[in-house]
Amino acid sequence: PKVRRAKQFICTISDDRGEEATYAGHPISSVATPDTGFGIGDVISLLWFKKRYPKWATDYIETVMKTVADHGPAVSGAHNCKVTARAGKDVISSLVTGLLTIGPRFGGAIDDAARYFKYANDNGMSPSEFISYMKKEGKPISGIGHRIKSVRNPDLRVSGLKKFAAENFPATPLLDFALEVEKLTTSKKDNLILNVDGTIGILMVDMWRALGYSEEEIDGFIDAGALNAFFVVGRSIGFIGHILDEKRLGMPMYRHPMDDILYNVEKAEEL
Ligand code: Q5B
Repeated sequence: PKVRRAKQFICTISDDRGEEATYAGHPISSVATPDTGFGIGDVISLLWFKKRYPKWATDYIETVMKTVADHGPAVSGAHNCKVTARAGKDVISSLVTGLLTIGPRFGGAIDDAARYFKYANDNGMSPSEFISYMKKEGKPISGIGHRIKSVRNPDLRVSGLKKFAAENFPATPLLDFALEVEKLTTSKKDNLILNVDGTIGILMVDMWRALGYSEEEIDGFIDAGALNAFFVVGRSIGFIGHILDEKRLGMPMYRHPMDDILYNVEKAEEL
């Protein structure tokens, strides 16, 4: 009898054995060429989630990618990319230094925003109970707060995402809950708004629920880090722009001004 050799890898998203490789069963030519009706949102839904999403959902994904593509040179990731490019490093090296800053404070709060707001909502917490719960956990609420954006200086990216959802989503129960939380946090401090990370993550949960995913499947996407991945791919566009900008401008190596550093060094104790 024929004995099957155990395989070292399994792939369930694409197949390159035929004449033409496929994305979740769709030949690349049927996806990539113009007028086939597939956008980058469809490519993501096929390769990340193995389903072809309806247009309102792929339009949401594309809106997210366009919304997060860049937010100027001063943010952590773009700054790192610029400094690295000015140290003479190549595009890939410069890019990864920017990507490595994406995390709980900068751009990478999307998974945790979805996780904690969903947890609160799943467990029937009121907005004030949720705020107390996070305080007890000793954690800032992921998806809340911004360095420069506030009630008086609203983040128009967030307004755009909310407008898109109001016009296209069947329902937005988790966003509605998050906006009640925001009312309480902004009453304490002006800049504790529902930020761009929070809005993206919470609306992704609303999107997946409307698409018929089970709560376990959605929790699986969050645990896998799928939500931060939208920021990673989108912001890579801007990071590469900043790196190419540095190369084009031929900027010299960066050294931080010493008068902007508090030197506070004591002579090491002899042991
Ligand atoms: N407090 C974002 O903080 C920031 C609180 C809070 C309860 C909170 C902070 C935060 C959660 C993580 C998050 C995504 C670090 C942000 C992004 C992409 C971006 C970036 C860009 C782009 C800002 C001062 C006081 C303290 C804190 C309290 C602050 N946040 N309390 N829950 N969430 N948020 N990140 O202003 O009593 O004085 O000790 O960690 O969602 O990254 O454009 O820049 O596109 O690139 O520096 O938009 O909110 O203030 O940390 O010094 O806190 O507020 O406990 O209270 P700040 P902090 P107290 S979007």
